[in-house]
Amino acid sequence: MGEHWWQRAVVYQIYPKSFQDSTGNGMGDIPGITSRLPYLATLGIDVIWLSPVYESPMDDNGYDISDYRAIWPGFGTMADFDEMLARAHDLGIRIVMDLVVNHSSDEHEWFKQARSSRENPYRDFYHWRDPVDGHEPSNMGGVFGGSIWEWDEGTQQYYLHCFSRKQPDLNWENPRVRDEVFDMMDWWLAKGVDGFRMDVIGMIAKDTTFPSGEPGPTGYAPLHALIQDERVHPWLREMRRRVLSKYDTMTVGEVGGATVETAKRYANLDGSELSMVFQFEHVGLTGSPERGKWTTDKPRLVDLKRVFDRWERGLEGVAWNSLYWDNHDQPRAVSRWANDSDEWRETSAKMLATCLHLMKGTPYVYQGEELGMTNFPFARMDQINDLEAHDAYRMLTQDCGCSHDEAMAAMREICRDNARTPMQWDDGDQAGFTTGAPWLEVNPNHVTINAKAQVGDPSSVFSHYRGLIALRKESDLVVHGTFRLLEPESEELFVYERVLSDERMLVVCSFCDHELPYRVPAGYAGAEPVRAACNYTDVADGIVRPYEAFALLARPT
Ligand code: ISL
Repeated sequence: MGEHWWQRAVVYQIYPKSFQDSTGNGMGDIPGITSRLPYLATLGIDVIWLSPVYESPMDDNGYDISDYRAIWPGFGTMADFDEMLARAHDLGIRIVMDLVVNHSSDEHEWFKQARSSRENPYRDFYHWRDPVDGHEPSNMGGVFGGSIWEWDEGTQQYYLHCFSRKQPDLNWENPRVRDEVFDMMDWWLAKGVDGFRMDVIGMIAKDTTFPSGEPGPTGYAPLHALIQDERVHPWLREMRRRVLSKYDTMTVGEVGGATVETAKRYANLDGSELSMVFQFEHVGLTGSPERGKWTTDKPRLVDLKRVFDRWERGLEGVAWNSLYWDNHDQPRAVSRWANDSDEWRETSAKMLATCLHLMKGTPYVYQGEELGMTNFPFARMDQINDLEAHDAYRMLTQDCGCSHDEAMAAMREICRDNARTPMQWDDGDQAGFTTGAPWLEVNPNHVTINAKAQVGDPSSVFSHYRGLIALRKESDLVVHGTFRLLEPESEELFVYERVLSDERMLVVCSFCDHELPYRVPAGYAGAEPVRAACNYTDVADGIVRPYEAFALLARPT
């Protein structure tokens, strides 16, 4: 099997609403992205994953699509899109679209037709059920809180929505839905886009008996028993056969419940389904049955290492991994996994980069991560836009008995808007993001954390990312070497080894703010430091310094 281009690639995720505004209306847009392509070329990334830019009522910032073949006017026009794609390709950057087809918007023409009457030919594009004893047909709760069922007064039935009520779930059992989705994908690929990130693709197959379950503290049963992800595979194979096989694409499936075993089917290197999956195990290490993810708990390093180790070894030679610390649904990497204090932010952000980028898989950089952008000091709910956070605040304060301060502490730790504050381009007013009033507040720390200060500075977090991205391009060991976890029980060090024929690399990352004694394994004595991986100017003997990262390369003598 030869190398696929996406195995050597680094992906950069753009959340368009927060990246760069070109009009002064306070929201990012496509011409703004185009204007920043040279920045991305300097960073050296290969692929942009573009969060949705399609026509949308913006209930969930574009993850609720009302026309899959049109651009939301707030982001620009189709001509702006074509221009962005052409300029990106000129710079050797590919663009992967977000494909959100578990659900559409309730303002999509299909849904408008579907809800117009029970006899409408689009009725079966969605899931409709009669009431049971005058209530919802089942007691499951959705991802954003509340029931998964919404009553439709006009046609006297409930429709299914696993996310907000403005995101009705499409019925993939209906072959006409698949025809429409595949035609639409073909249309974008023929236009020249380079692939798709597939939103919650593991959720498209449901148990259509719609069972109830044991209710939790909110009164609703958890959703997972509804999802039948083993039934997704035939549909993905059909998608491969009918659409993807005609193009050279990168595809990444967001599969929240993926295990190493199921990922071997989704992301098999035989190319039968997708290029890779986004799995959630490492981002789901905290939380509680009562409060879901809304706690201030920090993940334990031993747990984190166990998860990475299992995925790295489990997929070896069979399927391909994606590697990420954060995205638009997660808090900021340096705040979540390391230390965002003034003293350690830069060092620990670089350490996280080394730790992730030298593992096996395709690394993802979420906008601003390459600058060490941090969580936001949210104090009030009116500073938060995300619908999920507002549902959670109600749940925390009404169902779980939390005080306002406790709920806000959880928001500061984990809410999605931490990652959605505007990109910090410079230290000026609104961080160079907009000349108007930004849709979400700019983090006050943009005066110190910004691209302008970092791009030309060889000691910056940005330059560290740039070095690691360049290293992957030239190193077969980084792309193809096998992974072995060392020191699995250490609560402070993440140590691993990569091996490719007679070359070996040791990667040592400290997740703590004090010095530790550490001796490199025999065999690495006299090995050469990998400069791009190191966040101190030298490699010390016998100790690892706070948040230090280094790598050593041992070649046969
Ligand atoms: O953010 C989450 C909960 O805290 C996740 O469970 C998230 O809902 C899940 O990862 C699915 O995410 C994707 O689909 C959602 C959208 O809101 C997210 O932004 C998107 O990444 C619905 O389309």
